[in-house]
Amino acid sequence: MTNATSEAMRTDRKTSEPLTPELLAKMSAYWRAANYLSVGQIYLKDNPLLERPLTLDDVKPRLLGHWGTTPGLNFLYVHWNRLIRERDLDMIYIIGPGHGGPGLVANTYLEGSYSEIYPHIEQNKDGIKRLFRQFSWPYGIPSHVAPETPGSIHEGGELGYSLVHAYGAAFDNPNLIVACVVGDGEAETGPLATSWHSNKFLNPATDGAVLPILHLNGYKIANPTVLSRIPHSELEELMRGYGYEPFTLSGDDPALMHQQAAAVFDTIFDRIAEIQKAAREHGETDRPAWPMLILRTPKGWTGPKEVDGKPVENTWRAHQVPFSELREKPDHLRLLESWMRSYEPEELFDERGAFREELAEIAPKGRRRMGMNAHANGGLLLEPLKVPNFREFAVKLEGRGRADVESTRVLGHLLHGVMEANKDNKNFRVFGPDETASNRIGEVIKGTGKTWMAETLPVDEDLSPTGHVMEVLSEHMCQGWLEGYLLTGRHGFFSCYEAFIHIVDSMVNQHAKWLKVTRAIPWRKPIASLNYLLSSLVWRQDHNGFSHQDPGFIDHLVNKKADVVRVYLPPDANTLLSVADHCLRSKNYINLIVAGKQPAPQWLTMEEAIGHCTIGISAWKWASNDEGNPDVVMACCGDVPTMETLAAVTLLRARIPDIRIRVVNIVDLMTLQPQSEHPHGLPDEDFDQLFPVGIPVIFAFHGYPWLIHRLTYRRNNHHNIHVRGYKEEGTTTTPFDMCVLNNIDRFQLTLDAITRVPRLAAQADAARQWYSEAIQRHKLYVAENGDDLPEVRNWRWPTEQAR
Ligand SMILES: Cc1ncc(C[n+]2csc(CCOP(=O)(O)OP(=O)(O)O)c2C)c(N)n1
Ligand SMILES: [Mg+2]
Repeated sequence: MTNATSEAMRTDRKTSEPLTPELLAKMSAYWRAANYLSVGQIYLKDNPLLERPLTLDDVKPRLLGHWGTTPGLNFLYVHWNRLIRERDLDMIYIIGPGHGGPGLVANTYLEGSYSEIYPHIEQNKDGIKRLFRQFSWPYGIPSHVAPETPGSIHEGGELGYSLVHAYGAAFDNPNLIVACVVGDGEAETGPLATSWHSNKFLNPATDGAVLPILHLNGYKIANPTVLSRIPHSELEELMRGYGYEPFTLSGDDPALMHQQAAAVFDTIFDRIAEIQKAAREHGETDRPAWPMLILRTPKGWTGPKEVDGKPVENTWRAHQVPFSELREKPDHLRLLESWMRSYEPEELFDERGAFREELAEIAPKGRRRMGMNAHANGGLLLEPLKVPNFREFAVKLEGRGRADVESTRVLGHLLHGVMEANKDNKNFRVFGPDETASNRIGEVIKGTGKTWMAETLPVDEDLSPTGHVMEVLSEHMCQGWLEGYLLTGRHGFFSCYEAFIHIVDSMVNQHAKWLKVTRAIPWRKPIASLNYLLSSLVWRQDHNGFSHQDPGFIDHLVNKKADVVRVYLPPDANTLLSVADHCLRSKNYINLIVAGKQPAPQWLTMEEAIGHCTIGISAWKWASNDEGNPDVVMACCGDVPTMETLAAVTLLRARIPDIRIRVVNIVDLMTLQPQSEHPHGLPDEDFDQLFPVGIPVIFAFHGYPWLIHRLTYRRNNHHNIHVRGYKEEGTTTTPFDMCVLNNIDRFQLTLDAITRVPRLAAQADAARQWYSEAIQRHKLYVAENGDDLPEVRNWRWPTEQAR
């Protein structure tokens, strides 16, 4: 016996046997029923209750699913059911190893939730047959704990996010208990490894409880897990180091394990109750050591011990389908039959095929069933966010481009207003990886504070156990907490440096998939949108350098389904306010707002901003002089590209007084796509009005330029659209030099316009000469002075051109 396993034999348990013989027998049968239904889903399409000997015709042609984790999940579910009933708990489950989908489908079926939601899956033989057949079947149900699964807010397909989702669900839900199974393989992922620290942000007085259960079944797909092969004492120390009180339940004898599990769970739930009571009734403010459970059971527990002479139970071979080749190997069919009969189905289901009443009655009732808990269908609980009138935060426009305003600071005023307005409802949180103040929305912290349950020092500012601004330097945690918070029916906002939001690319993929699927599930009610503010943008990360310069999250998001994503690039503070108001009120979207934090010129009055944002794209009349017949359209999207475009307009007018320019600004990037591709897409006729066929378009874009080509590919004037954007040139330099390095600067845009307008062909050479002199002057000045040319730095939109 290895060191690890010998120590593992030690189990924390109360000496008493909490389960009466009768309850023990029923729980044991209930678990067998869940296991039976799980195996049936993986293997069978007919003969659901084995009323006749199993034949190959009863077996699915393709065997898809995961057995290994499932018996452990089923074991936990039946124990949680007891606790819910005995203690009247409001509890939801989060399953990290979401590939154990058959287990959650089985349990929600046994408790009745499944048939209530999907009436065709009846509580009889036909229902069980359909239940089996639909699993992992084309157009049936997915193999994982998917949006289709009652009670789930977490698919667990991409491993790593269970614990952070659990905490997100528990914040501001003081009466909720979130039981969270963490796979021991999952525990090796980066996001999961840091998620344990969420307990430094959970307030026992005002938040709910999270019960992490480390499912130490020893294996992943093809390997042992790290945490199962270190000495048990080391694992417990690790959990203690994370601030938990670890309990261990270890073994493989079902009869013993049920009693021991009941005992250890009684201790754990007493402990949770004590912690909450101390905080809520006795004013205890110290951070508690919340209990967590290490559950050490065999992978594929109760499944085949050996197949073809090789061990399966308690090995990685149990991970998926423990054996297949039923057609090729007749003894495999017999093995399957005897495995399924070992659960004694005739004792579990009556002659109609209904789950026996005396067993079904040990499940919780109504909304207490985990499959029916409203927290796991957050839209049911969603209260509209109170958003103060954003017009009250408007920047007064005293001349176009006159005031230098930090747009995100203005947004911070609005967010502060939102925080205040929803203070009593406690349903709005703002998340950020240590960048809330840096992104200049820090006013939102005032009055609420930043959530913090760890130690504090006199030097600290604004830390509070009840704060609703959450800062931790893990984008994964910010994203996961927010997702958990939204999925349970609340509202939130995530601000992040533009370059580093990529860290959660994969998480946002998963959330987008969840939203896409739930839109087609009638019983899933819409939840609040996931709102991002990206600031500290590529063009103004001149001081931090190349590592901080990456606008590619836009590209990433645009790949997602059009009915889920929205991308906004407001050019100034008033447009930012209007966009933010819209996003905060919306449902079921992922809204991306890209807005700078540096002092920048302001272009639109509040009323103009609302009009512009409502359409999402429009010609700026005050900056245009095309009289309906432009030589060139200067298009811009993003705050710095807008400024460079307007500066180019002034340079063009100075060189070519009779040039007819139309300035078009894009706030809503999706307007560029055809309507057939995106609901925000501008109708072709309107697009052709703005960008007349045959007229060159010089397009300055905040992000990677090829995205604009991709979005406008089907537009009539596409071959005349010439895009400048970020092309991965960067370093530590001046703001304007960032534009020059990427050829999006005003000099380049001016030259582009002259060289693209046919009637100006004669002036092209002179313009090229002028351009290279300007760039040379810029380069020399920057190298010598370490700052941009005064004519660039101090550039202003001229008042005489303002209309
Ligand atoms: C991020 C991620 N990487 C890889 C996989 C592929 N995968 C699916 S299950 C699994 C093993 C999971 O092991 P564990 O968490 O221990 O779960 P269990 O043993 O309970 O099945 C892996 C690697 C995945 N789903 N997600
Ligand atoms: Mg495992």
